[in-house]
Amino acid sequence: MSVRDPLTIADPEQLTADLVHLSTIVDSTVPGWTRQALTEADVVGRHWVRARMAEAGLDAHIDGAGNVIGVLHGTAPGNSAIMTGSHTDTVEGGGRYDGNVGVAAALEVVRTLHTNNVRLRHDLIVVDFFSEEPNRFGISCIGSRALTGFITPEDLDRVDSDGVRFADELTRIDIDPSALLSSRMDSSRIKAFVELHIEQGPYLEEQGSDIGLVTSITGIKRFRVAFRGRPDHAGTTPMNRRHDAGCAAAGSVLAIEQIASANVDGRGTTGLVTFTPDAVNIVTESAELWGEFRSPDLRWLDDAGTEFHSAVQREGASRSVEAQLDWLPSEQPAGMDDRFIEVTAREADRLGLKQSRLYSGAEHDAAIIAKKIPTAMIFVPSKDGRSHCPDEFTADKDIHSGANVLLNTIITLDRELDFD
Ligand code: HGY
Ligand code: MN
Ligand code: MN
Repeated sequence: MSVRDPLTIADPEQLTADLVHLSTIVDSTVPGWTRQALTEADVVGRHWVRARMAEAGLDAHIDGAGNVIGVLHGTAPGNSAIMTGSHTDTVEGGGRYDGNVGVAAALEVVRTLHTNNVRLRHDLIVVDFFSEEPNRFGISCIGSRALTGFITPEDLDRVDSDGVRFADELTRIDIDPSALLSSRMDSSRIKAFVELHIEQGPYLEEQGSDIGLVTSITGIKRFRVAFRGRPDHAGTTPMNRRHDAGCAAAGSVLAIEQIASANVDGRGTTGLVTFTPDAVNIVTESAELWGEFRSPDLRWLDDAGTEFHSAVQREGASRSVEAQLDWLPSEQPAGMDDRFIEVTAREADRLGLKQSRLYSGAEHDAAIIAKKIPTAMIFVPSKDGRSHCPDEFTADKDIHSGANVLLNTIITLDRELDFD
């Protein structure tokens, strides 16, 4: 029996059913579909993915960094590999598609290869990367950073706002911090990484495109600022005698908006602000804010950082409030592999899908992996461009189209890539 070319996924409904199942493994005390890394829901979710990988015929395990890894062994001698996957952790109050689509589609790709008796020459490695979303220690993409050697002992010593150490949190969910540090993969054997993901923005829908081919992924500069002023009576302390840490934080929040708004590709967001004490009749003694800048332009990111540092100093000094700016692990902009973009473009064409090329303002494990392994990303449209919210939605037919492009890209790469 000859195999159809291009091939299409064997059981689209099974792929949809896997996504529906993942959406039931959530923290029901939080709105939306919430499965944050370091929580029980995420542990249960990753074990479910491991079992599902095994059912699909993969040699599956959870590595020392919490990544769920499944291997479909290739036919050629040696151990060159192609890798695909994404993440199943979510932001708080997130949606059902961010990350999950790339993992569920990879499972269906494997089942389809089996159903059609297609044997790849390369090993196919499917990964559900641990903790892609930024956690409360200010670090994202933990699993992909560990695999590529971009995580340090200092990262594990970071503390959250309550003073809890990241390493201790990992231990609590049975991830040994020293195993995490040594969970590097041999990237020289992996010839390609391809990640399928939802766009999370409005571009593909506006273009009427079925598929997005990512050209590059944003750079990110994250930070945390601690302000320390003085607690005073809210009614008796004249305005010019206050050391209001809350106002210094508020001025810095506005500076983030102002700096990013001055550049068309700049993005600046404050994600968290806390005031202590949180009482309406006390001048705020201390405040903390967490935020980030994003841009495809590394120079702009550096300049934005310098400008923000000055703004923080100014907002603190004008109120005699101490300000401490702490830069968190950042990401450089990452280019996708030109040859692989052409392969995904060709496969989308052969499937009769309308495609656009675009830059990703969202962060992905692919940006980390691309530092070591030639990488491509395939996007599918997001309804109204919404993401990181419960309204996030991508139609089944678009997910199935994306899975078809992923499937044929893997088959073609397996055929065309040098094998050594
Ligand atoms: O934050 C991001 O851009 C990604 O969705 N984790
Ligand atoms: Mn996300
Ligand atoms: Mn994601």
